[in-house]
Amino acid sequence: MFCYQCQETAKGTGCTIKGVCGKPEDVAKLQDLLIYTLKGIAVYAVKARELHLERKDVDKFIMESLFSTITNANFDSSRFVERIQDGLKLREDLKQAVLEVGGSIPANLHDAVTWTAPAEEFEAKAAHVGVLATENEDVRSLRELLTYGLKGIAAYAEHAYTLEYKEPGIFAFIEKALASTLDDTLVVGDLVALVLEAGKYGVDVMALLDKANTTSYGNPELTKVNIGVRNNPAILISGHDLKDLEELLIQTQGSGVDVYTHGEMLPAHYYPAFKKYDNFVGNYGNAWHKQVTEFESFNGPIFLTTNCLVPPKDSYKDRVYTTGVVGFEGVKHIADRADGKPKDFAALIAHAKNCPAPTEIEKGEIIGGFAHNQVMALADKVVEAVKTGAIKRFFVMAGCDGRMKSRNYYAEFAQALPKDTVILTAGCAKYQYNKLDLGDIGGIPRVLDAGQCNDSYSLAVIALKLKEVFGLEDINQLPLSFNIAWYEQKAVIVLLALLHLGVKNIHLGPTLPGFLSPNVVNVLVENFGIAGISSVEEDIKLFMA
Ligand code: FSO
Ligand code: SF4
Repeated sequence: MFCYQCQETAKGTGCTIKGVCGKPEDVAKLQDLLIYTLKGIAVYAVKARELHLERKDVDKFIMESLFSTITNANFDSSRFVERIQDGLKLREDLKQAVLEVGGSIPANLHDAVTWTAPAEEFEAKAAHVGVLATENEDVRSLRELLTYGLKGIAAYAEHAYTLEYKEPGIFAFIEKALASTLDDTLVVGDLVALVLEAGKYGVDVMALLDKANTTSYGNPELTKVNIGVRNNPAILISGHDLKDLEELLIQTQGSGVDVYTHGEMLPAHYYPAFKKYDNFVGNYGNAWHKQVTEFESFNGPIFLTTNCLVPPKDSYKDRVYTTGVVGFEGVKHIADRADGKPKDFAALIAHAKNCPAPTEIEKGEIIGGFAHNQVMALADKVVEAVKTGAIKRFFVMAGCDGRMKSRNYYAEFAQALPKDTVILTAGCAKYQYNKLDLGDIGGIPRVLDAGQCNDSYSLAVIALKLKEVFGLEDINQLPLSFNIAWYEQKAVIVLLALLHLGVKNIHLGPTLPGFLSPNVVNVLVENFGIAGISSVEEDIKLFMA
């Protein structure tokens, strides 16, 4: 196996024996083969679009398949075998559909478009189609950067799709980009252009998801979230899917079972629509990687709606439930919605009733809900504070958290920042500093949490609005610095989206991606001023200069 798609990749260069994330070799290979299969389907999907052939099933299959290969989403080999088989059928079906409307199939098709094999041969086939099959290291780097960006787009598109929001242009780009990773005539310059174009679709898909979330559940608002526990049995919900949460809250109402959020589900508390549920108690624990101890002490069932799942320990594995694209062998899976009916959480709720209440691990409150609408409501105050010099600089510290010790940098950085600075955050990166008492500036908290990683879009909207208010021509003239932490592929698309919006000099850590070749790093440094991180002291000096 060879996988280097996330920040924790072995030695910063690639997992080759087993994933640091726990992904076993067979799953890694099957994921490679699934991606390869998707590329083949995409070739026909592009053709179908040219012929005005609309295939929503193809769009959905590609979107969900890409999402299922994101870091910490699915570790179940049987799910990938099934997906590849379904993909091969779909590819043939699409080919026939193209022929039926008079389309022609070119000769010399890539192997990805024509291969087929029985399931027993999938792993052997996978050995020839993975990341390292592209020999030129710069082409490989750009193809992978593009593919990871597409995985991020697919994840956000899937959340929006669940709420009935979809944009054909986003699917068209995913398919065009996937197909172009098979095209050996594309040179480095073409691939760089595609990567930057992915950034545009990153902005589009985050805007779409923002619309889906806020139209469905209201605009996030300033909210204090309880981090203690009550004495009722409870379900812990994690991941990013708000529709799953909504249905769970409806079904647990009046059952005597409480619901708590974990990790990236914390921002659900900021939405007005979920405040009416009196059993929606608070947030339990911290970022995803802390689940190995926090799921243990939670005592009740845990429901994973999306990534990030860590291979569960035997001590709590029987309490873990997955749904959607998430999966792990031997873990119970809640089936998808069918016939317009909600998912059925009866088993989960019954399980909770037989469990003790969560063990308290902390007490108190955290504050959040500073998505664009809430910040705009405070705009006068914010602008005034900048004009009087009470706020000297904003720091966007969005992104992910992770296991590595080096992530302490972000907690230390937040603490060491001058008191006249404000942190804008989104994603699970915030857990490094959202429980520190960093104070406020004239009533404006020094850490403004917009929400999940996709709500980085909100931070961009806020920045663009500030640019307008201050009459500036360029977002980079604002007193605003970007010190972003990344882990998985959604952070990749957030980064590309920021580049598309013209943001320069983003610092990315705790390490630069292993999938960037030295030449691709140079392109990013020369054109966008991308940099890594060094020490807290030196970085603050640099940012404040
Ligand atoms: Fe974190 Fe995981 Fe949201 Fe990521 S929970 S690491 S960028 O999935 O998606 O922020
Ligand atoms: Fe390694 Fe990350 Fe890939 Fe897991 S997702 S195998 S940790 S590079």
